[in-house]
Amino acid sequence: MTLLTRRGLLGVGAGGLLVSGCGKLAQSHTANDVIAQAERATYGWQRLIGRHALAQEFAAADVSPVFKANGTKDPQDDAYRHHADTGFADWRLRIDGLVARPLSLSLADLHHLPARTQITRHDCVEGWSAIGQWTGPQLGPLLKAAGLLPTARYIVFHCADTYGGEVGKGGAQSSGKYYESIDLVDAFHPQTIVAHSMAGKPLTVAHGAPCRMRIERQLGYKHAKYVMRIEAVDSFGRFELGKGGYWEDRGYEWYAGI
Ligand SMILES: Nc1nc2c(c(=O)[nH]1)N[C@H]1C(S)=C(S)[C@@H](COP(=O)(O)O)O[C@H]1N2
Ligand SMILES: [Mo]
Repeated sequence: MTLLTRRGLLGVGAGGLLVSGCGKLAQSHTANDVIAQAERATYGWQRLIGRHALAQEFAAADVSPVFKANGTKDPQDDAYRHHADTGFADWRLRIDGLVARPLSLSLADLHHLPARTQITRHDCVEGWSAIGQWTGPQLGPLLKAAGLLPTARYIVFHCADTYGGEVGKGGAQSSGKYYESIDLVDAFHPQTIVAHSMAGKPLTVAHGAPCRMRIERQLGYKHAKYVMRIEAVDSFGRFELGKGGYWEDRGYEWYAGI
């Protein structure tokens, strides 16, 4: 499938298939759209204007010697165990939903795509931060290659793990499938990548193997690990408890801007 080669994906990006994705992105800059979004409770003018800016990037010398793993560190879900035990040989990342051409990427496909490497600071709500280096394809071009439809408004990340919560860390947290969602501003942000590598090596299970999101303008819980499926939707209300993410369903903000 030509989409999966480096040249192929770039070819698609340079050609006409760009239109739906770019149209969507361009739309998000129009005054009407900005006003409409600002009127929604979670966005303020300051935040929205600042949202296109890049998160700070650091030098190799700044990388933290230890980057804590948090939340799920070793998913026990059957499907994930199968993939981890077989080296992710028959694992596929699906990119589907409101797209014209759903994609199904093997781990090798993912590793062969044009990638971005970035050294950024991860901020967890639990009060720790760490600087790490991440590599992977940008989400935007993947969505363009899949032919994102104009009806798409959000991107949902379906993860492999069921998170049981850690009751000792802040009250009863019911167990549930981990998932996350972002809007198209963040989906097409240049630093939003599907990371397959950390510090130049394939992701470890603790950090989200075989791939995890980096959503650099937002807090740690938005950075979904163990991503199995990326779904374009018009609303995230039908997933789990309806607030757009595992932690959002338990009271955290959906827009977790830093
Ligand atoms: N699938 C999944 N993604 C997840 C979590 C999780 O439990 N499951 N925890 C989140 C939280 S709260 C943080 S701080 C980061 C931790 O990423 P790390 O383990 O690479 O430090 O992953 C986020 N993504
Ligand atoms: Mo976190």
